[in-house]
Amino acid sequence: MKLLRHFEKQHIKRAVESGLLAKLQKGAMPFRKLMSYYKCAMMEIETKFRVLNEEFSLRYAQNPIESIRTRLKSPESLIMKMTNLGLPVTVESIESNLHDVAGVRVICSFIQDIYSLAECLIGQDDVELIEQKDYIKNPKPSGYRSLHLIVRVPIFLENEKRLMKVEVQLRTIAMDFWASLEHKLRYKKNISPEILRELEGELEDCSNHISAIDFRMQEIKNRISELK
Ligand code: 0O2
Repeated sequence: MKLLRHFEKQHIKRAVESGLLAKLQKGAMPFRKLMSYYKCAMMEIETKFRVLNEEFSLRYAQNPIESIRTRLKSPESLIMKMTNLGLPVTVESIESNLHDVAGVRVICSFIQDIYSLAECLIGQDDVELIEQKDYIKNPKPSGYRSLHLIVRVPIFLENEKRLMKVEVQLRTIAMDFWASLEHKLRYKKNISPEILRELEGELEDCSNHISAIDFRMQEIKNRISELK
């Protein structure tokens, strides 16, 4: 992990030295345009989820979404990812090769809401599903759990329509709590391999507990619904 961080720093340093970063950030209008298209696509997806949340709350008297967060990948992260993949750092290459420049994270209370929202989003006729990864049914070895969707949505500009990719991550509050802490560990400096292994083990264990609780909470909720 230490080695990875060293490489990351080196990539960014090299990118800065070679003027790549400056070219992407300031001079290049096409890059700023591309990022603004991604921002629009992100806003489209966020609005779609807010609309679904509103409708669900009317129909089921309950809001399935706790919160929504959006983010655009920074120029530094874009350069690092493209360089790591051995791809040219150009606007065209970023658009055709990356699917997570725009990200929308949807946090729900219950697992069932994750799947209902995903189904509703994918079912909309202007949303094209490109890829789906179910890390809830098949968690990563680290213990990471979330449902990931890569979708393509149209954005309508002054004189054109463009199709843009957005990465959607849906997870429960508990899964999000876990992922935030695990993310902190991933970027921690000066940590010995023994402590790292120990903390990774603890996190994996917590992930299993969290998953069991998510399922129990869902069952309790289902039983309460049946009572009505
Ligand atoms: P950030 O800052 O969140 O954007 P790729 O998407 O091409 O990098 P892959 O394997 O196809 O690679 O994507 P994957 O693993 O399906 O999803 C990548 C994103 O999911 C990550 O983005 C994280 O946000 C999240 N993620 C995946 N695995 C883990 C994990 O083990 N722990 C945590 N905390 N998050 C994870 P980035 O780009 O790494 O970061």
